[in-house]
Amino acid sequence: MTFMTRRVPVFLAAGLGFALMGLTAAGAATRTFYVAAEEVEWDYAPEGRELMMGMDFDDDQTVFVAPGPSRIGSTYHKVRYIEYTDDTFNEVKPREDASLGILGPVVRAEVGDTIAFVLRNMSTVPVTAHPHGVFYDKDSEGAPTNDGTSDADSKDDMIMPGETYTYHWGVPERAGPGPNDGSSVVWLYHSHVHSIQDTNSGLVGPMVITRKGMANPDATPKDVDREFFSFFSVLNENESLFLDDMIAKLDAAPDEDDADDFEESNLMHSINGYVYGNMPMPQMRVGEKVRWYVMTLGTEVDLHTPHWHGNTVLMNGHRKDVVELLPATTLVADMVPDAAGIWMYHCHVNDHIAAGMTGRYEVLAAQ
Ligand SMILES: [Cu+2]
Repeated sequence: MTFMTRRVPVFLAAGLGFALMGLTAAGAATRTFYVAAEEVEWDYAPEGRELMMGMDFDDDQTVFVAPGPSRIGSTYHKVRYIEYTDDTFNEVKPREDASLGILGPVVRAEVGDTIAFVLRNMSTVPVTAHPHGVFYDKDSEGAPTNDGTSDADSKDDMIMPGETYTYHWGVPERAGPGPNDGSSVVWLYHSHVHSIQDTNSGLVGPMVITRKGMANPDATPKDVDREFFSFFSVLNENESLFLDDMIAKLDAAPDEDDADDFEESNLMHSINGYVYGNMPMPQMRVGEKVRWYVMTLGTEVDLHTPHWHGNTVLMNGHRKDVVELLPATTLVADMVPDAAGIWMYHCHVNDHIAAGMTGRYEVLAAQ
């Protein structure tokens, strides 16, 4: 750890001595996350069926999920951020919720805290962690840039296989909720060596910053009962870092006449890395204060309109049951469900429904 010697923003400097012990006099903490980049086989449809309707896949759907001599199917080689309990990287930390799927761990902090993101690269490709919203010096940006910085300030640009690097991110007021936000906001973090390939390969996660004074000890917002995360994204496996490896394993490489159809089959219209309702259902109860963090990245096809059946949300004081995403945007929508049942939760763009960007959530009766 290089924390003691690194430069810190002025607003944090006063509390630094205390922060090294965990808490400052004002209650600000250093929150450390131990995250490995690891390669995995990821199945976008682990249940093998279309679960929003409860049916077998039809011919249009098998285009995206069925393996074949020259089709990868629903399981792709990917690389993910996986959280561990400590710096030994021996024990994987349990996930906040099964529906998080392919997303990296939820990084959390309260305004005034500092985040230490210890990234260990256990994969075969160079990776980084580049955060949105929070404060970073050039040694913690996690992206190579033509910025004239020195060797020491560019170590964050590319963490090579086998290396470990600690990113230090400040959480000033401007990283947290604004005047019209609720008690927390959500940002993305993602790998940014080759941003397009890295993110399509799976290196992306959410970060929640809670307003000062509104956080529980674990930095979750005090005024919310449950939080869920939804990453609506057309993950383009044609842009994967591992595409060539995956093609090499096929019985037959797709020929030129088949190129367009092959590429189409690799466009995974997913929520948290799941297609066709395969995402484990977020579960909540009638009357609970439920916060949905909704996000995307991607290209011009990543114009998504997440839609909840059965219940409505408030977003910055506006009532909605459909919200709007553009590439790399994030939003917060609050729901107090009053209608119990299992409900559809899907992107409302017609092409995206057909291609699998669908899920469900479950509202149980009040306790
Ligand atoms: Cu969509």
